[in-house]
Amino acid sequence: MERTFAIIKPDAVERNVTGKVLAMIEAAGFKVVGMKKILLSRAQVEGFYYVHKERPFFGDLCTFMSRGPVIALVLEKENAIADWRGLMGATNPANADAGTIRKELGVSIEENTVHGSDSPESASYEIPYFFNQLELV
Ligand code: DGI
Repeated sequence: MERTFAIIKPDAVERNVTGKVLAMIEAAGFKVVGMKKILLSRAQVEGFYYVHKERPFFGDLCTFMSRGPVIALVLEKENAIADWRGLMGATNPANADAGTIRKELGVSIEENTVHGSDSPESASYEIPYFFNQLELV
């Protein structure tokens, strides 16, 4: 079994579609082993996304991710990291395949509804950034 880290981003929480995202997650066979709703400070977002700090959209991304609450999740399944990236779809919803979360629910390349770890190394950083061991069941 593998674990990955996911976020339901502010655009989805604002539009009341967190339940739709969770339904797609469960239908795809993931177990939700950690879940919390939080409002991230800008500094907390900057720490989470530090790998992107040199990219031109970093400031806008941090503003967006701290503008309202998010749902932080740890998902478990065989091949969870790759399978969650597949269910999310391409970064830009316009390029995402039919049936993916970003195609069905994404608004734009920035307001793209969900985040997912892109490697085991990312998951190892991102999961403990949000959850301690007692919160993963
Ligand atoms: O792993 P992804 O979320 O699919 O994409 P990423 O790691 O390349 O970028 C992280 C997030 O940054 C992405 O979900 C949305 C935002 N982003 C990526 N490329 C652009 C962008 N935002 C803007 N405004 N413009 C971009 O080109």
